[in-house]
Formats: sequence, C-alpha cells, structure tokens
Amino acid sequence: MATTVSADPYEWPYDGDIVPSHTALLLIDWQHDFCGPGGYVDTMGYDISLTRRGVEPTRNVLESCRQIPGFTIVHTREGHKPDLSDCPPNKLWRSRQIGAGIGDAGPNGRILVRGEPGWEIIDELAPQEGEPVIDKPTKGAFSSTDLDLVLRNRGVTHIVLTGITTDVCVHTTMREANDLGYECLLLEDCTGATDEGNYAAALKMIKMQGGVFGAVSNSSDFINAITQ
Ligand code: C5J
Repeated sequence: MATTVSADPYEWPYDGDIVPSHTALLLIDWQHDFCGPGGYVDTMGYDISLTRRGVEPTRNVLESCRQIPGFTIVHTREGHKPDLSDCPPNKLWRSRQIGAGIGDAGPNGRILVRGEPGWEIIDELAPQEGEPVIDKPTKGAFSSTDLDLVLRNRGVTHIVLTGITTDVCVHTTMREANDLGYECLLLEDCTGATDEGNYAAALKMIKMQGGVFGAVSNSSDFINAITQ
C-alpha cells in the first residue's frame, strides 16, 4: 500500500509509510444528537446541514478502511448516564441556557443521554462487529475513557480523525491525541462544525507551527493513498 498522503502542512505521516496495523480511523460522535433532526445541535438552533455534510465522504473512508486488513476502526459517542451523575453541573447549566438541556425530553428521546435514540450513531456510519465503541461524557475522547489503552493494545501510533464537531469534540480529541504522542491527520471533508468560521479556524489552527496538532488532508487523497 502507498505510503503517504498529500496533506497540509506536510506529507502525512511525518515518519514514512502509512502502516495499517499501526493506524486507526477514529469516527467521533456521528450521532443523531449532533447531525440529526430533533437532536441536541438541531434543538440549539444550529444548521445540521453543516454537521451532516461529512457523512458521505466519511462513509467512503470507512468502507475503504474496512477492506484493509489490520486497520483499526474506533467509534465514539458523547453522552451521559440517565441519572446525569457524570454530567458536570456547569455543562448541564450551559445546555439549559441555550434551550437544549441535557437530559430533557425531545423528539429523539432525552438529549445526550446514553441509550436514547438521539444518542445512537447514525445508520450510515454504524459500527460493525469488532469495531470498538468508546462512550465519553467529555468532549475529548481520551480523558474520561480507556481509548488510549485500546489503541496502545493494538499497537496504534497514528490516528486519522473524522467526526463532529470540528471545533469541539474533534479538536479536543486531536489535541489530546497529539499530546499523547499520536501522529494525527484530520480529513477536512469528513468533519463539520456548527459555524463556518469555527470550522475554518479549527483547520487553520492544526496547520500552524509546522502542524502543531498534526496535518489536514481530505477523503479522496486519503483513499487514493491507502488503496494504491
Ligand atoms: C459538542 C461534539 N459540540 N461532539 N460535541 O458539544 O462536538
């Protein structure tokens, strides 16, 4: 398989070949709450077409990675226990301020609560048998979970990120991963934010300082690289 992918600000990864057995595709929070009608993002009044637009490119990447032996695929879900005991009071308060209270009843069940329809991953990107699913009450996927352990147990050192939202859970997770020493790549058409300016800024931030959090590429360049 080829070897590197064209990315900004450097050909990814920095250390040579893409090695499937050392690489994970991370699908962050592709849940109804973040891109479906009646979910958390929709209830807050944001435009879900912005968070949905990465679905098809991400599906293409997911299908390509599933064909490659050894590639790790991991999904995450943001959500809270039904009693909200894992929801910080300030997070709860803020969600109520914007009219989408965590735990409140909505068209997709209770907002951001584990087990509710809105918390489920959308059908297009649903996990398959053998693909770990990491549940997190936090924005980042590392600080409150065993994701680091899961990845290290599989020998993963490189992470390709997709998911929503770019400026919140994706960015927090990429920053955490980078600090932990993972070599990260974000696919820009496989992610979306609730605000275009934030989306653009989030991508720009990654590329500063020679790639302060990693590099940015896109689905077609990545698929071409791994299927050559
Ligand atoms: C947010 C997320 N935006 N998955 N969560 O609250 O990015």
